[in-house]
Amino acid sequence: MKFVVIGFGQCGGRIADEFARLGKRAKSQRGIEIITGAFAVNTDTADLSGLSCIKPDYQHRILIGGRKTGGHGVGKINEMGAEIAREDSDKIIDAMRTTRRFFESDAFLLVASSAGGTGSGTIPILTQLIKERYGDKPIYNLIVLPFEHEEATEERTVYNSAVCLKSAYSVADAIFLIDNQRYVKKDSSVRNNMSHINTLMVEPFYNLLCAGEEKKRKHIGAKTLDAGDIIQTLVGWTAIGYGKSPLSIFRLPLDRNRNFRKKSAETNKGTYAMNEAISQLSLNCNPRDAARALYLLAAPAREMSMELVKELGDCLRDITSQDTIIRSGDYPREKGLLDVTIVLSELKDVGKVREYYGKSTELIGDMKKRREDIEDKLQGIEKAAKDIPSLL
Ligand SMILES: Nc1nc2c(ncn2[C@@H]2O[C@H](COP(=O)(O)OP(=O)(O)OP(=O)(O)O)[C@@H](O)[C@H]2O)c(=O)[nH]1
Ligand SMILES: [Mg+2]
Repeated sequence: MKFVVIGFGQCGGRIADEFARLGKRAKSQRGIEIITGAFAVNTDTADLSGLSCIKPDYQHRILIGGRKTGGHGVGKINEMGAEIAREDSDKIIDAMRTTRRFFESDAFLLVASSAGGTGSGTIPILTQLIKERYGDKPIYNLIVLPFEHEEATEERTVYNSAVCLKSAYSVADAIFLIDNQRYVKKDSSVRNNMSHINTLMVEPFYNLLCAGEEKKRKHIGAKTLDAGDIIQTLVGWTAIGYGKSPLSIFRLPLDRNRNFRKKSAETNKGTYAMNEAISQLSLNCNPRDAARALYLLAAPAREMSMELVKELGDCLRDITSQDTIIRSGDYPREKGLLDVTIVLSELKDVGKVREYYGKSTELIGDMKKRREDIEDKLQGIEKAAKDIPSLL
């Protein structure tokens, strides 16, 4: 499957940059194309300069709202981000359309954080505009949710997230929710290492996008997971996970006749990777809420059997609901590694999103009250100055 990736704001731009890197890797390691174009859009010149894989010309690193912000961002005011996006949308769409491979893409992936101003304000606007123009291709969003410490200290973080998620959900075909907090884990030093987090966030897309693009027979699975399967799976709120198990740690004593041991070891490797993929999901969610799901098993051809693929299907069936539609595929590619990619989609409930909506509704009341207090006080000062002459 081939994506055009457009990142908005600092976080979106950096993740789009990571997708550009993934595209280069697919080309050099596997000789296939998965990213037909990668763009970064920002109101901040410095953020655009800091990228490394996206082409450095103005048509790939697109500065918007330069006149309004002086190239310094919108300082978390998402309404301003949205306004600038409306004014400068042609610049973005023209740049995208003129790239060589644009028409070969299967889908758009728009990326941003929900908490900032530029990314969270622009992503719903551009999703809507691109949908109006290219309605025949699916438009997906990848939205990064803030760290807990940001939610606790800055109320705009929660408010922007709620507004961004509500707006994006009404226009995007599916939204990958990726929660920054899930990547901090026990190792809090990761918090300071955004580029490491970004690599982890993008990694699950590698095999997922590559599997259906393989041309060589030896890399085509018994059951290929192609763009059609992915498009049919992606609807609404979506989480993605990836787990791997190095084959060497499961090496058995060399006794080829004892097949039952070989088989159980093979299943162990599969379930190990599957469990990891589930525990590493990009979002804390209940798999039973997913109306659609997919899993992709990638391993060296000799390590894979249809039985193993089926076993993993049973595993996923156990944790999802009886009516979840599950699609699957095998991908004979990896060396020395067995890995599993999982997508849970059309999630009927997402606690985190509900929480943002609830907290923001309260905040809106508080913010209105505070605004009124300020207005009252200002009026008081003005009244006191009523009889003072002015020099203007
Ligand atoms: N995973 C990840 N999160 C990031 C990155 N950069 C920023 N964030 C998160 O994104 C949120 C802030 O949004 P930004 O993308 O910096 O904001 P912006 O869209 O550039 O908007 P303004 O700076 O307000 O104009 C916070 O929750 C950060 O933790 C990144 O490179 N990776
Ligand atoms: Mg910024």
